[in-house]
Order: sequence, then structure tokens, then C-alpha cells
Amino acid sequence: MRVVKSVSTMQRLARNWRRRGVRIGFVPTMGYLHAGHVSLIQRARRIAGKNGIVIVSIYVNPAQFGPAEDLSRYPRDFDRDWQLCRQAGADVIFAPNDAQMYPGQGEGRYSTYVVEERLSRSMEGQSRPTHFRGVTTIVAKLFNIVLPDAAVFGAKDFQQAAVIQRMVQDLNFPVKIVVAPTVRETDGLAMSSRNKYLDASQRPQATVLWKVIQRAKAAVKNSSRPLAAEKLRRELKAFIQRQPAARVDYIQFFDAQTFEPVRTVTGGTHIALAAFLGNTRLIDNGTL
Ligand code: PAJ
Repeated sequence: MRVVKSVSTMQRLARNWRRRGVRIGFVPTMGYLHAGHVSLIQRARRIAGKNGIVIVSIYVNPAQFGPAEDLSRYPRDFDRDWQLCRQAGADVIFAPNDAQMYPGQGEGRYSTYVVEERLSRSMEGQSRPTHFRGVTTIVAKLFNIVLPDAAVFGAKDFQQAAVIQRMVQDLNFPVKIVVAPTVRETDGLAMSSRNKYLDASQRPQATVLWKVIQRAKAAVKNSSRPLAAEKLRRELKAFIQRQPAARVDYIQFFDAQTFEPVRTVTGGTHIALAAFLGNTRLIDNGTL
């Protein structure tokens, strides 16, 4: 397995592979890898085939963090990431630094951004106003550097995957976007690099995000009529906030295609939520 740090080297390698007809599967990450990331790398391995190349990028992208967010303390462990990438079947880790990705930022030498203007407005986009601009910009840059045939994203970040899919469609990137299922801890908590921030009392309380999705599913299943979204939202919010460390940011019911919020909830409606456990912000989602 090869580690590449320079944009020009990565792009040169990718162009050579593509010219020779070698399939490139790509998994963009911010590192501190867990079994969720590993499942995406394994999926990319299957897509690329044994003659293809699987590239994992590890880059904590400053542009997608707000000023009050956890950029400076975002967890990192390159040696462990390296082991996990190798075990999962990656061929290349692309690990650029800030100077490679945003040359001269602040000196006026970086000034181009990619903005999706519809799906990115609600939920994560509302709570984190510059977040998706940072995500679409870095993913567009990574696609231009890595030149993937296919890129794998996790359903854990459901809105992110939809925004990327829309960007690829709107801007005609020749990349197939694959969305892989959310990998969970045995107690239901969605795996996340940020789970590391949870202390011993917050960690068991964090399962409430998953529990509330199960609760919403049960409510839909047990009702013969569509449910009023607002009433269900209030009940679920109260359920979450029974946990002393938990505070709800949003709970949204919406159509998974259009991302339009719905007023009545039925089977097939999508739920997404964000909640703080202490200072740690966690997200989860599922189909009801
Ligand atoms: P990161 O949070 O490191 O996640 C990288 C990829 O792993 C994303 O596609 C995310 O949805 C997926 N992932 C995270 N937890 C998962 C889980 N429990 N199960 C399945 N997949 C999971 O998302 C980002 O980084 C960044 O925004 C990035 C796309 C790399 C752009 O900087």
C-alpha cells in the first residue's frame, strides 16, 4: 500500500491508471477510521475488482468546520488508519496537508467554491451554515485529483450523500456515487469518529438517537393512519431529552428524494436527527 501526500503525484498516478483502463474506486474520509469506514473501503474494493485500484483519502478539511466547531481537536491516528486501510484492501492512501489542498489560503490564492443550493439548505445545512460548501468543494477537488470511476459514501451522513449525488449530476462529474449502509455498535449507536469525545456517562445515553428512530418506526407500524409529523417530533424530542446529557438540535421528517419536509409521516418517510450529548454533536437517520 502506497501513501501519497502530493496533489500532483496523486493526479499523475490516477491519470496513468485511467489511461490504462484501470478502474479506480475511491473512499473520501477525514481519518480516525472505524468499522463504518472499513465497510466503505471493502465496498470500493469489490467495485474496483482485483485489477482495479482503491484509493482512500484522509484529510481533515478545514473548510467544512464552522468557527466554533471541533477542527483543532478532531481525532487523528494515522498509524492505526494505515493498518485499517491495508486490512480492508486499499491500495493507496492519499493524505495531503492544508498547503496542498488550499494553497495560499488567506493570501488570496484560494477563492473557488462549489455550492449546492437546494438539498444542502435544511438540517445539517441550517445548523452548520458553511458546512456543505466545504464538503462539496473538497469532494469536487478530490474527484479532480483522484479521478475515480466510483466513490463510496456512507448512509450515516444521508444528506451529505444526497448533496454529493446532486453535485455530480449537476456538474456532470463522470463518477458513480455508491451509498453504503450505516454500520452500528452492538447497542445501535452509529459508528462515528466523534464518538471518541463521549465520556463514560454520555456513551450509554448516546444510544438514544438510534432508539428514537426505532420508536418512530414502531409508531408508524402501529398506526393505521398517517401520523402528524409535528406531534411525533414533540414526543421524540421529549424522549431524547429524558437523557440528562442530551439536547436535540433538530428532528426532521422528509421525502428522501426531494428532501421536502412532510407534515404527515407514513412508511417510507425518512427521519434524520442531530443531538448534542454534552458538547458532542451526533447525527443519525433512517427510513420509517
Ligand atoms: P468522515 O466523517 O470521515 O466520513 C467518511 C465517510 O464514511 C462518509 O461517507 C461517511 O458517511 C462514512 N461513514 C461515517 N460513519 C459511518 C458509519 N457508521 N457507517 C457507514 N459509513 C459511515 O464525511 C466525511 O468524513 C467528510 O465530510 C468527507 C466526505 C470526507 C469530506 O471531507
